[in-house]
Amino acid sequence: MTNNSEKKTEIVYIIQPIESKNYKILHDEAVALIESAGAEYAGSIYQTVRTVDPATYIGEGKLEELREQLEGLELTVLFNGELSPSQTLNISKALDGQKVIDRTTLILDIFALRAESSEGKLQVELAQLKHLYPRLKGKGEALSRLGGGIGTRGPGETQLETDRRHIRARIHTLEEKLKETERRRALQVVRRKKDKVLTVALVGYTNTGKSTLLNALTGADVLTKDALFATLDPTARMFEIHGVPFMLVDTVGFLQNLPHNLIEAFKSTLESAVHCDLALIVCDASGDFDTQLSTTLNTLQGMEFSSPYLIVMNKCDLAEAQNSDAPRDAVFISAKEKRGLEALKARIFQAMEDKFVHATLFIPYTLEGKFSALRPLLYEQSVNYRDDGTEIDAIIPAIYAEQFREFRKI
Ligand SMILES: Nc1nc2c(ncn2[C@@H]2O[C@H](COP(=O)(O)OP(=O)(O)OP(=O)(O)O)[C@@H](O)[C@H]2O)c(=O)[nH]1
Ligand SMILES: [Mg+2]
Repeated sequence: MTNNSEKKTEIVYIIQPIESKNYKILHDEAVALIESAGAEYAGSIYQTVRTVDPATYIGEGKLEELREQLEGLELTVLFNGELSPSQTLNISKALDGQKVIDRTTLILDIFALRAESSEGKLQVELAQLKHLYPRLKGKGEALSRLGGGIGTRGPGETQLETDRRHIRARIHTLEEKLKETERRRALQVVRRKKDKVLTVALVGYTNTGKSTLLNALTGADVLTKDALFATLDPTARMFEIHGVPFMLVDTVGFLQNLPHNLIEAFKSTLESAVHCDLALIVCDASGDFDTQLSTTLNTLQGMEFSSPYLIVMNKCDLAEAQNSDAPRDAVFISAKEKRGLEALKARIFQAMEDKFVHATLFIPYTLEGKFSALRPLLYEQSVNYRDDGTEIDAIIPAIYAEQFREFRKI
């Protein structure tokens, strides 16, 4: 037997503070996050929090109750919120030394498991170290009690035992490396702008079907999975509408209260989405799409996003999706069953209307030589050969339209 198969599945128990109306959604997401991290969900305890206890967040009484409940069990306690370093330690102490993690640690852990590209790994390591840095006290007491499993995995693992100074230096190195990658990407964006390929970005809440839609529109075969944060590295594929090529970019999904460090670290990868010509904000019509939409728009706002967007309601094949309060101008599709895709393409093209001119051209045979130099710039819809010349029904990028003036029929 290998070491791996002997590894025990980590069992996670949730402490769910009740602080706002949406605690149920946050709780269910935490269960999905635990499963996405490859751990097992064991149960939950809820606690209404009117005033946050600075030492233990939820108060000693509740912790004592929980300690009795968990006595003798070996598990990890997830506090589904943000804990200060000392609160983490105090809760762990009150629970007889159980491993305690917070929501940020869990999310960072999933990102660490998913990171594949070298850039993705650098970004996750940076986010993990930035989260860790203020939590390192003296010899790293908080760390040494983590043991293994969630919160200790990932590209940053080898750094975890080192001192704060070392971590500071590593953070600096990572930031420099990422800046360099960013510079290179900025060049690519400039080049793409020059090549005039318009970019459509898939953005939205995690698990809404962005990658499935990318596959459906482009015939690609990227990973889709019923898990949170299945996609980490941005993927781009080409697709066509009326023969016009577009670049479709798939991105990392969003979640409520995404750790700030993580958004910061992933900002550069999200750049291609932020500066797109059109964003498709994908929502799960069978889920809580209001939260999905507002979370996505809020997160994008923090990134100086100003591109036009379409709201795409996906998973319309599911019974739960038959809901009338979806935004009226949304596009309703099922990426999985490839339904509504033609209407979606039409809406995408319509949204780019000002970027194209639809025209009928007439090219007399005497001007064919001149026209042949311009021909690669347009997208032919139909060609009609006549006695005196060629008639072409074409879509022309607006920026080139002027060059075709003499050939245009009024
Ligand atoms: N019923 C139904 N399921 C769908 C549809 N589209 C996607 N799914 C399922 O939803 C799950 C998530 O799909 P993904 O495409 O991985 O979602 P994503 O938005 O890329 O997720 P992340 O990359 O984790 O942010 C998968 O199990 C898909 O099979 C759909 O139209 N209908
Ligand atoms: Mg995906």
